[in-house]
Amino acid sequence: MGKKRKILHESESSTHKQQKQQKQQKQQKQRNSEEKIELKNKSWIIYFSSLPQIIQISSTEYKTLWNLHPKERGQVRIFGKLLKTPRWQASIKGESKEGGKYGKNYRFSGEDHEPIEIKNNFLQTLHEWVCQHSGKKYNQVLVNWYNSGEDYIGKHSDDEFQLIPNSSIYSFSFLSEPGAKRDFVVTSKEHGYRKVFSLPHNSLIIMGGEMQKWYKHEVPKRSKKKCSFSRINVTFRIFQ
Ligand SMILES: O=C(O)CCC(=O)C(=O)O
Repeated sequence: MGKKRKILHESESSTHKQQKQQKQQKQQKQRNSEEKIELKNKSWIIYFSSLPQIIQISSTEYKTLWNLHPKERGQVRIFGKLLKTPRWQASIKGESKEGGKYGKNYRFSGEDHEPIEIKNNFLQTLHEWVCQHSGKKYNQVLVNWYNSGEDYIGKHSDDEFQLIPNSSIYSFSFLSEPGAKRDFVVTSKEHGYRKVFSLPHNSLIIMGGEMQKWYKHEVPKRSKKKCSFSRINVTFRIFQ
């Protein structure tokens, strides 16, 4: 090998090494923001305190997604009474390259929630990422819009008959105020476990295993003074 070619070859391989190192550092950084919490009864949570760059929402994307909330609050039937949900909520119909179609009907609290067709690039990117990350086709997308701390979701588990048993639920949090946090509380149905996850902007909770059978989750009501910011939650599920 000529001297010049050898030097070129060496500098190419050191660039390659540097790139590999940078990639590993990036992956390590990502892993550091990801924590698996093993729970009793074959249940677990994976908590991402920050998201990979590709699925972090920009302020423009946040505003666009925020403006897509339905005009009216939804309704749920509780003990035979129809009550307004303390947030806006919609099942979304769409399609992404990697994950295919999503938009299954969602039936909960005695009401059918027909999906609405929304073409939103950010939701499509999020759907692609979830399908790639899980290696599964997620076919149900639900968005919850919380105007402030006064909007909330009560203690419940997602044990809907439509859900493929033990399939993981991906639940993303996006906030209008990047430094803020909103609580997500997990409680066991049987053994007194309670954990509060403080969810920042651009974070993710994956609920897996038998979690929906043994645990409940909620985003409790907070005063508007303490939580004046808005929040968008996007959840992905696999339905039969
Ligand atoms: O807003 C959240 O983080 C939770 C949403 C949720 O529990 C649900 O949609 O079932």
